[in-house]
Amino acid sequence: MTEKLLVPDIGDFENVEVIEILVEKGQQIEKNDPVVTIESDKSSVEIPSSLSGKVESISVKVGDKVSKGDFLLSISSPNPISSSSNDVPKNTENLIQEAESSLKKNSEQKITSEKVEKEKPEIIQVVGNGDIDPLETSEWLESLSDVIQKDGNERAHYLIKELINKAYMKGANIPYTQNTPYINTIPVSEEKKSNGDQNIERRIRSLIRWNAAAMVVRANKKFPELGGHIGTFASAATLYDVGMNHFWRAKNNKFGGDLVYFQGHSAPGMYARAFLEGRLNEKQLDSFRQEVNPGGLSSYPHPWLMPKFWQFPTVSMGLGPMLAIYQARYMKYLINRGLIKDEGRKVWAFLGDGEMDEPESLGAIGLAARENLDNLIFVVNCNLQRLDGPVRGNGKIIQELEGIFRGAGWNVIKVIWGSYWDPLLANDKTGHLVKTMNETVDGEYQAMKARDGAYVREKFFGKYTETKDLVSSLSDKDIWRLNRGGHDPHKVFAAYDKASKNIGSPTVVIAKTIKGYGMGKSGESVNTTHQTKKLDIDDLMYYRDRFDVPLTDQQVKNIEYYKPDQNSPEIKYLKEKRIKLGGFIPERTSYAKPIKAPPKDIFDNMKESTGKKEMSTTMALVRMLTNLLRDKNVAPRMVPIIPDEARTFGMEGFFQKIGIYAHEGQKYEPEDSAQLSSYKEEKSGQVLEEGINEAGAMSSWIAAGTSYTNHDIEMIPIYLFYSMFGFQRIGDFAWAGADSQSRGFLIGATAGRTTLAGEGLQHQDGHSHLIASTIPNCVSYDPTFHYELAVIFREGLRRMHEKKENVFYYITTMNENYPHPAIPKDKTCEEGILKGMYKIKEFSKYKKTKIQFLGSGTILREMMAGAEILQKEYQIDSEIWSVTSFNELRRDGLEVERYNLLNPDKEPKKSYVEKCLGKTEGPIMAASDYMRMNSDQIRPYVNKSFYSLGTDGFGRSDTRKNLRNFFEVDKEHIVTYGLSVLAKEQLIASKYAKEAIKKYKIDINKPMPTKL
Ligand SMILES: Cc1ncc(C[n+]2csc(CCOP(=O)(O)OP(=O)(O)O)c2C)c(N)n1
Ligand SMILES: [Mg+2]
Repeated sequence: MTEKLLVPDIGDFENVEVIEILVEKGQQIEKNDPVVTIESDKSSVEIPSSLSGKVESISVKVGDKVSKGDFLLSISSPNPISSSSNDVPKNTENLIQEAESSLKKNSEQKITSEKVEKEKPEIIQVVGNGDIDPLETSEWLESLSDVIQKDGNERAHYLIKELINKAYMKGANIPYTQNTPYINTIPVSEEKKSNGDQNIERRIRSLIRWNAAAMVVRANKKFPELGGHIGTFASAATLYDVGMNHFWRAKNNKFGGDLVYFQGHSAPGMYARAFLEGRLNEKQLDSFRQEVNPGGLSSYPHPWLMPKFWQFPTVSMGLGPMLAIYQARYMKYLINRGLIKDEGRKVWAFLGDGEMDEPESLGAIGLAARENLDNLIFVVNCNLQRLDGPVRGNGKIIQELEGIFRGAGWNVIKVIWGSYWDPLLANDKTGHLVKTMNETVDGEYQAMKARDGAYVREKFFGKYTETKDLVSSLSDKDIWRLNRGGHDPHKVFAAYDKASKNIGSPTVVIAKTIKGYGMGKSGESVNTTHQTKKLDIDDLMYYRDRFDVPLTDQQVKNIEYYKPDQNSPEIKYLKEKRIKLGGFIPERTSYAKPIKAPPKDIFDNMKESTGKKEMSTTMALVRMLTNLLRDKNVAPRMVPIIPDEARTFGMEGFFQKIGIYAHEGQKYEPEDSAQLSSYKEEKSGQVLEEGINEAGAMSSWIAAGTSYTNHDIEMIPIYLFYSMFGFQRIGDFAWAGADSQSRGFLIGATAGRTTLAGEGLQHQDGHSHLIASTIPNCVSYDPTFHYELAVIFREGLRRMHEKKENVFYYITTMNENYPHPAIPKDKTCEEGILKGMYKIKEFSKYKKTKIQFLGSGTILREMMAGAEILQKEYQIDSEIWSVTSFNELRRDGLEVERYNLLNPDKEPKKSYVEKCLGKTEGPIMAASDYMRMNSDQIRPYVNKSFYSLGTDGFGRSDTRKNLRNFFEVDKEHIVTYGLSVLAKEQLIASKYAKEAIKKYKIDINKPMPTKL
């Protein structure tokens, strides 16, 4: 039976052009195979077949305009698929049924509650803050205890919830409590015990503590300017050690490995452990913070400088937490797309309590809960201090964080008190100890640990008679020994165990510690701890004694490292533990296979002229990506990332074609389900639609761009954003991406100060290329024509994903529509595009006066138009160069210049700019849609007069024409300034420029645009 395939609902568009026919007559096709590509002035989209069968005839050809319902193909199909548009999808049917039954329930409830209302006797409200009926209270509490005893915590929780609901429905105003008491979340009875040898673990931990501190002190003794931190790791040593000995599984050939984000300035502790593990030697420890010569150790986790060690850059506060959340999310994305196995891997992130004040630290915790990231564990080291002083002197950071995380839907585990407190808490029959704990603020807690046991007795336990009595049999020394949860390996183990087993939500372990733990008077719990990097001999002796480090006084005076023999029980234990957990952490490796760059012919259609058809480079890019989705190697590896701008960039066709990633699939029928570009969310969706969240989108880009090392699978992230909301918005993340050697594409769309006409000041980017140029491994381009884009993109794929070069690409695309010519025949053109410039046009009719024009982006077109006017009206010849990257040209120039200066006796090399322009005639004029600084970058490499035009100043909304006039980069200004330059060079008379000024109504008294 022959069936007709018609154009489906394509939304608001009509008369849309067919740009590709993807099937042939006689071809067997399957349902959903794309048959034609259509393109409006904003986007291109493939039409899939709704039938399977043989193509009998094709009724459209390239260039035809089609609308909804037009006939495309006829297909002979043995089993025509009945149109199911009238059938209600199963999911929808269920939803309707659910909704109907809940409506019914509600109305029933309403009837009964109305009845009750009528019979309601008047209630005399009993008010009072205290307990007005202790007998009644104790009956309720006893009932609750019985329930806990008989049916357990869960049942008790359920009943309380029901009671609260009931009270709420009866009008009781129950204040929202986001906090639990200031005690540990896990009761002693539920603590899972570690099977580790606690004595040996303490000895190992003490050695790590010592060596970490010794490394910092030695470096600063040698060079006091080097700096470093002792206090942070001192507070976190137990938190790390328990993880290293018992929880964090390394990557090996059987398992993908857990991913651990270490707190940046706790790095000395990681080096000290690696030293005991035999991964680093003394010489390397002695090169802490001396990275210029090979082998030095980075101040902080920097994968760029220690590419086999560090995995994640974290030291810029706030980046770690956000990157970790998106890493965990990305891990689930890879699993749900079937690209990696679900092995129960975890992402752990270690954070400072001061760091939690960064907006980025908390900014994505909602996403983590929403996406049920139970593969994510935050550990917040609450040592109550940051750099200058207490994090919350007048409050309690632990309680504050608990509230925030609980509110967001996280599983919160507080580890506040160590085991020595357990008997006291068990004996706190009156509740006064917990009351005191709740009432004491962090400023007091900090001060107490900077004093002694007597002070704690007086200030803390002395508050109430009940608490005073509780510790009456304890000595001041005993009181001093009452430890904090984060320093107690038992408590930490129990917390990590529970966190690792939690299902359905992310976990945060909030651990209370002491900053500078063990540093004594020199740095324990004092406001200056953070910056303590020198310890005098007395402090070192104290530190040695405090942790029983087996060093003689003389060895302490020499600040020697301590490493037990290879066969010592400590080293054997430490190594055994790591072997059991699969290897060492941190370690950076990659076993990812390269992706073969697609054949040139995928890009061929972009090398032909578009004729009269106009399109923007953004649209050309989207067309190209659509083509790439047909390449079997590249397609599955592409990770399109968009912060709620798909429709701006004409990418909505991707929704149906490859789906939007949603871990829950799609629980609703989308409003536009009948349309071709319907909003399709699915579990295996490929597009990361991040919502309005550039920092999150960039974090996803970094996760995907480092997939080759963290998941051993090479992926191609392509993040498209409004270029103004790119580097300047997420600049710090861009550096983190560079540091972690992310590979992928950043696309600054709607770029340029004047190409984005109506949007105004805060949208118009005239400097992103300059910011891009500051990142050494960022390769950036500002192409004008579609073939340039194709050449650049293909080379990017080859360099990054086939040859595994650790660079990333920043490409700007515009939203200005214009026709695109075919690639010039000149064989060196492609090389020029990649190097940064090539000659695109020449006017040489008169052979009298000549000028060189260098342009990039859309301003190149203004130059071409200006040059034509100069030729026609002023008989001036010119050569026009398309500059695809001033940044790349400058890099080449710098390198060549340096070579020549270092080799004064050798024949000088020529920069690429010089090679292009050295022998040309006439002065040079360069322009772009960016600040003049952009083109000025190549001034030093040009031995001719050089003038630049650009868009310096605040953007503003107006028409493109008016904007270009305002910033003086339109063809009229190019002609006028061109004539003026030639006059200044005494190649023509000045009257021509004066005439042009008059002709084009240029106001010579108008102030510089930077002043307006
Ligand atoms: C974005 C950023 N701002 C400032 C700093 C400088 N800095 C480094 S550590 C630190 C204090 C950190 O306190 P906290 O997070 O509580 O960590 P702790 O050392 O107490 O564990 C500051 C301000 C930084 N590294 N990053
Ligand atoms: Mg802190």
